[in-house]
Amino acid sequence: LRSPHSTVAIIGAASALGAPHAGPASAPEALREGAVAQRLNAIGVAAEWLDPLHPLPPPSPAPDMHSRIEACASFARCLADRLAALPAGRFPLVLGGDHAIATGTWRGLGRRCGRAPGLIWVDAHLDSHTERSTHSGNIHGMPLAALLGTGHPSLTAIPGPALDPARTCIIGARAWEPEEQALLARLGVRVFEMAEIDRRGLAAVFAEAMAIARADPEAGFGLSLDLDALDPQAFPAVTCPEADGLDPRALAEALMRLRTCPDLVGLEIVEYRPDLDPERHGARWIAEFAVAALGPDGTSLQARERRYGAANYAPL
Ligand code: 4U7
Ligand code: MN
Ligand code: MN
Ligand code: MN
Repeated sequence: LRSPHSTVAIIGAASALGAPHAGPASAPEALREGAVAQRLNAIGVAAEWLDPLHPLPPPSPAPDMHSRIEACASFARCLADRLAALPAGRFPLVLGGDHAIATGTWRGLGRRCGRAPGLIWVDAHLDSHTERSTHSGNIHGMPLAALLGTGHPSLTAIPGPALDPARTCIIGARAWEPEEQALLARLGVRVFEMAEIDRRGLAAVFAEAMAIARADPEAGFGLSLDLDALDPQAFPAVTCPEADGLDPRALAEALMRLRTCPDLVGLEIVEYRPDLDPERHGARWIAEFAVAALGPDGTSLQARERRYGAANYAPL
């Protein structure tokens, strides 16, 4: 759990084993050079990088899906063990990597806390395929199903409690295949589609999502941010961009609600591709999201302090 005195432990998970492109594997390195820890420190939050986790290099040509599942699962087990063993007084900020790493993050944090956390999954996609329903064969399309206990045994058996579907929800969805939507509907996972966010506003939807994730007062909750939830005009450097997404400023505003939650057990940010972002605008947004979520109550965001030209996010 988080206290104002915890140190943010930044854990780089440098794996792209679940994605169709190697780009996300270099995100931890790019973010370490960038301003994430410095921005947190500057705002009065102690933060330090732990040694990033690297998977074994994938053989080429690309291995078949079952070998990729095994490779993702063994990487996720290492990540889960690392998180389960994190000393008290440390708050985990996990920086991917592709979204398949989540299969390790949330099982490991469930072990650390003694029960499954509630989870807010911010994503353009549902990530709820199994090895049978996938159309693409990419493992980063499967982690939420696996965390909920459905999918390939190697992914569902990563040690730790399975998520409770009644305390799990998705924000920002706008691209999916029927099989994964059917699974989530059967399990009763609440999906806040982009259309609903456009109608009600992100602030209202985020408040409802927090209530779902915190429904068990004995359990903590976490947030997994797939950056493709954002509008690609504002944040193009992701593996699977989808048009018409979240405004990054609105997301930063919403994330500020996490600051006052002592039951927040972890934050994960995935799918950044620095190879598409030579000027590192994305890295500055990622630092901004970390500050929004983890900064001391009352401190403000760069995005608020600055003036913007119309629809141009480049200043960050
Ligand atoms: B991400 C997809 F088919 N559903 O399974 C798939 F559209 O973690 C996309 O959200 C998955 O970035 C996207 O490959 C995975 C596809
Ligand atoms: Mn996605
Ligand atoms: Mn199908
Ligand atoms: Mn995802």
